[in-house]
Amino acid sequence: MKFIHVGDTHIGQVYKNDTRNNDIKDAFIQMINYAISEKIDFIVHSGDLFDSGNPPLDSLLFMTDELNRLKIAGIPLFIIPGSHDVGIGEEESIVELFHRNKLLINLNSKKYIEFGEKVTLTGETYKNAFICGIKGKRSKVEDEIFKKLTVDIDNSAFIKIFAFHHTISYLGEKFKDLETESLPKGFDYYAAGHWHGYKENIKYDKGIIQYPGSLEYCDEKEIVDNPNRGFFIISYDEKGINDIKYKIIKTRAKQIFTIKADNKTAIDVENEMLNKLNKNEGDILVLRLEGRLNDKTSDINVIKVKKMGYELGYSYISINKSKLNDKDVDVQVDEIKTKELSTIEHEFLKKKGYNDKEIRIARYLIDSVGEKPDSIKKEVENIFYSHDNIEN
Ligand SMILES: [Mn+2]
Repeated sequence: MKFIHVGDTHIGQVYKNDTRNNDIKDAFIQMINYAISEKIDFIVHSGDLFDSGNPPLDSLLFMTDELNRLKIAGIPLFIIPGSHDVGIGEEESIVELFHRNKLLINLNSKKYIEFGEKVTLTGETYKNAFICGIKGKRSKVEDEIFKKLTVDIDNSAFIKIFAFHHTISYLGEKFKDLETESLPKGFDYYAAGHWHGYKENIKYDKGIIQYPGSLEYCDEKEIVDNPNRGFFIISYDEKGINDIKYKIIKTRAKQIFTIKADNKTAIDVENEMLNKLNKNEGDILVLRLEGRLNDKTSDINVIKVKKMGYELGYSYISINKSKLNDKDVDVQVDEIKTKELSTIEHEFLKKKGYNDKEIRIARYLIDSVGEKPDSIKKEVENIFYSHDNIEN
């Protein structure tokens, strides 16, 4: 018997660009095709099926069609909702809609989780595998779930699977939203999602924790750091797990360049970027600019480079200036300058224990006085759904 573990598929509008949003759908199709042609027994999805809790109609129709293909093939998909699957201010997630239409099994649907003094979790046993899980975090309160958790494990199952949607402390203290030790014990396979990087074989209790990463790139960092994207295929029998493979899906060709800008003019750097461009069939292009420019960084005509690039055929262009400095920036002078109000706000909120995303929302709200409610809502949503990234 074998199952697929996939996560962070983010069907929806990750990009402003339809070509790349269709790539994200294509990655999902590749995974479903594999499940059907290889006669996989079931799929475990570790959250963020969609990119937002209110996906556009074309995403809902796409998902309906793909899940129907699975259903006809007799392959169930077990899922826990991810942080992106829940809309702002909503209790239920978009995943529940598909559960009620019997196109997938939401492992956090009411029948599987009971809140009281303790949080009691049940799951399903399918093909001698026991599967349960806890959905992604919407607020700090939900961390408490793990502290109160009791799981009704089916000990007759050959293997026990626990799905969750958090970045564990094992991956680094800075971006964690769950202590590794908070995970319940007694499982063979911990199907992890939320963190978009790839990590396999993290030993925990008597089992292993695995992050397949996002199925397709959601931003530039993911393109550069983890060029391989895919999902796990886990084989098991009555003795337990006997084999794990990582199936790499087909993604677009990538061209990644770093351009050193030290002592160069904006025109020099612009020309160097233009020289890197070539005619292509929809490649992804990443240009990383580094060093201290002899001009202002804003003097570089990024729009011109992008316009030419798109004309040459690139499907997505990212020009990263985060490691590029203006010639006028003098670190020492900068340090003794009085702190800006925004810095003080940031430091204050940080001290209060808010995370970076919450601080961005709070700071945006402070600055948005007088703006139209609609545009405020849109921007808060954008920040809320932006992707969390941590270093590998
Ligand atoms: Mn995600």
